[in-house]
This record gives sequence, structure tokens and C-alpha cells, in this order.
Amino acid sequence: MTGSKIVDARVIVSCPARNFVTLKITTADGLYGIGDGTLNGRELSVASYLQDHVVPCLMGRDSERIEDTWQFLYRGAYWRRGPVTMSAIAAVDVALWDLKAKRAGMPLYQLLGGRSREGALVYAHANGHSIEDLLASVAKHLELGYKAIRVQAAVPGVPDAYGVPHGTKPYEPADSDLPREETWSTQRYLRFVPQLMDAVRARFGFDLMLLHDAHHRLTPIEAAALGKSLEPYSLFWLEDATPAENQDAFRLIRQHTTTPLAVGEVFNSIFDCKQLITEQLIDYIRTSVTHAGGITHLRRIAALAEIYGVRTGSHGATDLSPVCMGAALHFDVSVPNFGIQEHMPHAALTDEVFPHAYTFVGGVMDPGEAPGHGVDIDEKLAAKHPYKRAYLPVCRLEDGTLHNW
Ligand code: KDG
Ligand code: MG
Repeated sequence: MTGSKIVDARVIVSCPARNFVTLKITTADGLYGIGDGTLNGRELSVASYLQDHVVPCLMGRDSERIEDTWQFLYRGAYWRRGPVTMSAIAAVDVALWDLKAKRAGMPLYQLLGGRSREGALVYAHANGHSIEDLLASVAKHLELGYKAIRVQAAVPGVPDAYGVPHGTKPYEPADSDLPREETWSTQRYLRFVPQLMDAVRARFGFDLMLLHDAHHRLTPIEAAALGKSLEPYSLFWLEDATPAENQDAFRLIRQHTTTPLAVGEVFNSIFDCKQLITEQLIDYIRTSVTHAGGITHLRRIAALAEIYGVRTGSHGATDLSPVCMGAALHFDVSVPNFGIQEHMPHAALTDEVFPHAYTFVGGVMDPGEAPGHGVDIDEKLAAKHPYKRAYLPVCRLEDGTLHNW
């Protein structure tokens, strides 16, 4: 093990256009691997978890022992699961997979069993302040080559619909120094979404794969009604119809609609989706490399999902760094039950700080052939962009209630 012994592990917190937590692990022979531990709005908690509690345990360990290190960090801590813990474990896990693949001189997907497909189908975000605005955004994304598009538009009479940009700025949900409070009307939303889908299908037809995100804002029966009302528009999926702490809720939604269901961007372990998968209550599981314990744990979730005909559709918003995107694409091209990958392009400055081998062509992304996961970090440039506190918004119903779903 001499060469593969871990001799350094550094946590790099930076804000090139948005906050990211990156872990860089170096071995005795001078190789290094990189992992993402970004948890939107709670970045410093993961940084501390890594710095104060994980890094000391990594020194002197054999970087080749990925599975044992995962088990050591997960079971050994006594306190299992949770987004902070699992994002920290993911940062280590992805850095170790990166190192192993670099040491083997192979792109990571080769270590995961090789390609199951030539590229990963991705979906883009089209947003609008109105239906017309949204249609223009869909047209723009079709021109860019996307075959699958998520559509969200401002709901008339609702001042701040989540998933829609403020003013002319690119969409970024964590946009304020303290949480901004938004007001939400489920009734207006439920009336509006079928009109929105109708306009999209009327303009662009049915070849386009169409997705929509309800952002956990509905009760089970409201979600069932939405799924039913969207059936004529043949969605690729309806995402996060309800929060899924209560996995039973999806049984009710499922009984009422054939609209395909996706959920899981906030899940961090296989136990969050075990019932959803084994009872075939969903069609796509959205767990990501970073928030669900790295490649090692995401492979377990995908393997369980495969048996039950559930496909993967990993979260890929900009708060997951290019390191996560790189690792996700290696996972996507290798896993047999891949469905789709979310693609929200990063800002130019983010891409500069994280040079990467992955590419987008014709609606599909490719992880590239560089050894490892193919994503690096320019630490000098990252250091010029220090952390800035930023929160996701908080949503209230019109009567002021915060937790009615
Ligand atoms: O951190 C939260 C964002 O990643 C989330 O709001 C984006 O819902 C989202 C999505 O589907 O990308
Ligand atoms: Mg979402």
C-alpha cells in the first residue's frame, strides 16, 4: 500500500458564482482525488464534519480500500445517515474512486463495469415569468439540442413561484443572505399547470420529453389530482409531488394516476426510498452522488431499483458541483437502469474553477475519457472567491402556515 497511503486531505470552501465544498485527498505517491460535499445552504456544516471529524481518520489509511472506508465512516460513527454526514462521506468516496481510477489509468466508468450506453440523456430547465416567456425558453433549449426539458412558469397571482428566476438573473434558488419568505397558493397552481402543459404541447408537439417539478408543495390527494390532470400531456415525469418522509403517501398518488413519478433529490440513504422502490410507487429515483453517500451508496440504491423496474434520474442542479456532475456521468453511462440526468449548466466562473472532461452534444452528456472522474479544481482561482452565506427560500401558504403538506 505504500504509494496509495493517504497523506493529506484538504477541505476547500469557495464561492465561484455559488458556494461549493470540495475535498482533495492526496496519496504518498503524489496522486490526488477530488470529491464534492456541497449541501446547499448548509455548506459549512459539511466542511466542519469533514475537517473536524473525518480528515483525522483518513490519515495513513489505504486509499484503495473504498468499501471499507465507506463502512468505517458510515457504521463507525454510530450516528448514521442525515444529509450532512452523507454528503461528507460522499466527498471522501468520490475522491477515492477518482484516485483509484487515476491509479488504474482508466476513466471511472470502466471500474464501474464499463459503458452500458454511449452517453447520458439529460434534461434542461426552461423557466418563464409567463407562458409566452416559458415557450421562448423551451424553443431556446430545443435549439441547443435538448430532447428533454423541465418546464416551470410563474403562477398568475402567486408572487414567487419556486423554480422561476427573479428578474433577469439566471435561476438560483439560494439567493439571499437570510431566508426569503415566499407565499404560495396551491389552488392557483393546480389550475395553472395543465394550462401551461397544454400550451407547450400545442406549440411543440409530443416528441419532446416534458418534465415538471412540484417542489414538495402538495398533499397526497392534491398530488394525485395534479397527476391525473396532467395525463393528457404525457409527461416524462412529475417530480417531488409531495415530501416523501411519509413514503406511504405515494401509494395514494399512485392509485389515482398513470403520470410517471420521480422523487428523491433530498434523500440521503437507501432507507429513504426502500418502500418507494420495493412497492413500485415511483418510476425514477432522484438521489445524487453527493447527497446520497457517493458512488458506493448510489450504486446500492440503483441495484435495488433495478430489481423493481425503477430507473435513475439524478439531481443535477447547480448546487451540486462539477465534481458531482463528472462522477454522476460515469455512474449514468455504466448503470443498467439509468433513466435521465438533470443538467443545469454551471456559471462560466464555476466551470473555470472546475475544469472538466465532460461534454454536452445533442441532448446527451458524456463523461469523457480522462483517467478518474475527469474533474479538477483550480485552487488558486477558487481562493479568490471566498464563501458567501446564502439560503434557500422558505415557503408559506397564504394563511401563513409553513407545514401543511
Ligand atoms: O438545493 C436545492 C436545489 O437543488 C433544488 O431547488 C433544485 O428542485 C431542484 C431540482 O430539481 O433541480
Ligand atoms: Mg427538484
